[in-house]
Amino acid sequence: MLGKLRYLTAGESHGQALTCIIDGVPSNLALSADDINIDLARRQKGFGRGGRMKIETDRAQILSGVRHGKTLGSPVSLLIENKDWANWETIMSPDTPPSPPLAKGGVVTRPRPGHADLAGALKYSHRDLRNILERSSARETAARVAAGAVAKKFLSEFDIRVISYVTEIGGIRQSTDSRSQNTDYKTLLSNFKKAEASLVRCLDEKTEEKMITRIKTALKKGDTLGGVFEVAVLGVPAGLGSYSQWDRKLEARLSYAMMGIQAIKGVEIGLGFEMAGMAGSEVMDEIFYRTKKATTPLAKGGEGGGSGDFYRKTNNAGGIEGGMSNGMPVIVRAAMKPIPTLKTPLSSIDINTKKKFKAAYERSDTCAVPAASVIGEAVTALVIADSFLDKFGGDSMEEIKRNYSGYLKQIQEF
Ligand code: EPS
Repeated sequence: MLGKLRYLTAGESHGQALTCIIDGVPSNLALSADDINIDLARRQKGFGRGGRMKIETDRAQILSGVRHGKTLGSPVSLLIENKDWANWETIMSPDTPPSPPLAKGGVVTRPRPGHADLAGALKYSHRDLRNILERSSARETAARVAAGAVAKKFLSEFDIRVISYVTEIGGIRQSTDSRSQNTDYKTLLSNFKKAEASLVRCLDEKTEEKMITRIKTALKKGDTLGGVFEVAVLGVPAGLGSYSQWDRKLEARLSYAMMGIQAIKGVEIGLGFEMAGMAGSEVMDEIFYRTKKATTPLAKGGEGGGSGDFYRKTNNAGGIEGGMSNGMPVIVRAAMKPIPTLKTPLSSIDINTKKKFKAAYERSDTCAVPAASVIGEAVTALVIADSFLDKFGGDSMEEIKRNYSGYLKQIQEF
């Protein structure tokens, strides 16, 4: 929350709506609800989602900060209605509880292992676990995706794109991900196009088939699955983030944001954990220099595009060295644990009776890794946009564009 671009979300999963305030969006950025709705729809997709997604069609309303299609420089606030609210109005009412007490979905006393239920109840002193699960639910991510779409729109004005794809579901791995590829701009963009056409956001039909079969088997067994997705940022100039202080390091900020997504348990940058077992000579991305000067715009990422005429042939570092972007695509990978709401009962203790029970099933998803990949794009875009604003500052798009083109010239002439 320390940056120039700050955002907060509010809303319960079965409450009236989700809301979001984004502060620090510069003025004169063209922005419409359609820019946001595209990503809201992408988040709702993916094989393995439960019944809720058939109820919701997420759409954002812009409540403030935009006038006649352009941002004002004032806080942008967004609202996404929960269609399911119609079924939960009494249960989730902000007014005094009904009498007689609630029947359906009444008081929840059985914490699900792996969910926020028990720790949340102890922390906030609630004896109805619904008071915990409503906010800890991943439904909240719709609001973050909306905020991320605003950040993406801002970045697109500087030719920066944030993309993602799924590399693993329930142990089924994509044969190629950035660990085994030279991740240049073109390859990454083509990966993204394939992912957009896939039901599980993976890169080829064979893997897709295997992943879908794996999800179907888990569904039959009443089980759930996690996985891994990769987010890539294309067109990032060298110099976002800083080595000068721990909390300004770009990989630290990206990991923080990524770990803030529900169910994410691991984050890697570039080769990540694989680097630990390799020799230094294999890991470092050697530096080359183009003597024939680049004539195309520099902020295109890929082969040295974001670092003037200096370039790399590999990107093991995931586009970040010393806490700063180095001009190569930024690559962040995140691991999502399986969803904790299972049909297969697991042991737990009722918080009132203190007796053992097998956790009861609540409607949920079997696998939400494809959705998490879109959420990963959003939180990444927010960090990159904030780091970009930190470096190129300014209150209006005009001012920031002037600052940015001055910096690109500086890099080109370096
Ligand atoms: C979730 C449980 C399910 C998911 C939900 C996250 O919701 P419900 O309890 O209404 O069936 O569908 O995800 C969303 C609603 C969403 O928009 O992504 C949970 O417990 O985290």
